Amino acid sequence: MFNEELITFIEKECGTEVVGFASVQDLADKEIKDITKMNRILADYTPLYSSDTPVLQPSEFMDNAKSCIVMAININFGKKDLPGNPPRSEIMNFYVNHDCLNYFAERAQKVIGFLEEKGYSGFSLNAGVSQKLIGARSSILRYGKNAIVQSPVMGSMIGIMLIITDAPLEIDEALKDACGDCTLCREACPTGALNKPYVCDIEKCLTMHMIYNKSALPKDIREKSGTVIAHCNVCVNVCPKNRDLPVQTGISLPEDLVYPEIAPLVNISDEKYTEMFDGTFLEFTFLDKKYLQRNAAVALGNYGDPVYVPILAEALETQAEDIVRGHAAWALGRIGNADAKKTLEAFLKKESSSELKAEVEYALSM
Ligand code: B12
Ligand code: SF4
Ligand code: SF4
Repeated sequence: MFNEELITFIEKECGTEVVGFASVQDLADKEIKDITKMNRILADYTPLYSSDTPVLQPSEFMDNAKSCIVMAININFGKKDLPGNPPRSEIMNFYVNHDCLNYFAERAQKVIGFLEEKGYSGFSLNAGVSQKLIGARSSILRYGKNAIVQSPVMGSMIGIMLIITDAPLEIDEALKDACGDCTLCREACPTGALNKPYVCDIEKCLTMHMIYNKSALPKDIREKSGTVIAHCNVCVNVCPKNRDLPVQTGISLPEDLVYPEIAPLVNISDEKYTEMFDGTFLEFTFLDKKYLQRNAAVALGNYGDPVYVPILAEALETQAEDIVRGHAAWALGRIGNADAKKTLEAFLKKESSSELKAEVEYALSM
């Protein structure tokens, strides 16, 4: 049976024990509607998405596609006690580390090479498809109430690899729900984005705002975002399915990028930004360093240590971008000690931009 031959190859050559086989049948109308809705919402926040992107069917990615190989790769790098002192935040490894993307690409290439040796074709589905939806058709992944998918053996700290193929593989039966009465993720989500089980209310999700929102962050999101500057992993970290998992040591972990110190990011120079993030997925999705600065300012405000007032004051007074200055003002208001207030009051006297003035006035009222 080709399924077993493939599993043996993947276990040996790719170092993953979790392999499944999903159907490539067309997406259901509800699934198309949900993806279209997501595209529409994200398009309101970022030019990276468009509301009229057509939703492609899995079979459109390859002629004569018969099935999809699903692999789950461990991306549990071991949890840090964040934010600590000095405060740090977390960015997903693959956003900042080419090794991480290469690790996935090399494995996809190996599987495709193996398929070709046997006379078949394979195509790695990275973009333009919902990895969760297709993955959950296999016997290795199922949706959790946190709206991401989990493997019974590897939890949800996983990278999902999909390879569509014309090889005659036997399709798995989908798994059953395993959340039972648990509601930990829903209770832990800082914004209530998971109030409806298995569904993420995208506009409430901190990750969405930090990464895709290209305007001022809504005030309630600022207040609830703690020290998150990119990825909020709360609904992943609290899940009991993610306890006691092996730590991934086969992929490098550049700690200063994955767990960066927040304070130096607020006034980060173009040179330093390029040095840290040039060519990364973070650079691609953020579009401009000012959004990382915006997020870092808010995180520093939420951290609340008056020792960071001078850094925020420097941002308010010297940064060129109003979005950075406005969020630095908010952060000063959030810290709210005498120095922060003095800085805000002095700034208000000389500032002429009405938008920025409104931010400063709001900060003073906090
Ligand atoms: C866009 C996107 C986002 C958006 C939108 C999230 C979303 N809900 O899809 C935002 C920015 C909010 C986001 C946030 C996060 N993301 Co994200 N995201 C994506 C991306 C690029 C596309 C997702 C997509 O196509 N969604 C389409 C919508 C329609 O699908 P859906 O949410 O799965 O909706 C289905 C369920 O709600 C289900 N459903 C509804 N009711 C019920 C009832 C039952 C009983 C069941 C079983 C199912 C069910 O039906 C819907 C479909 O019809 C994928 C990568 C990719 N190419 O797939 C990563 C991806 C899904 N994200 C990922 C992660 C880890 C996250 C975060 C934890 C942040 C982080 N650390 O990166 C948060 C988690 C938020 C959450 N709880 O959902 C991982 C998930 C890995 C995993 N184990 O599943 C992925 C696969 C990226 C990756 N390669 O690692 N993400
Ligand atoms: S990533 Fe954070 S904000 Fe988004 S759904 Fe999960 S816990 Fe909620
Ligand atoms: S925390 Fe509980 S409810 Fe949420 S995904 Fe994990 S098991 Fe399911």
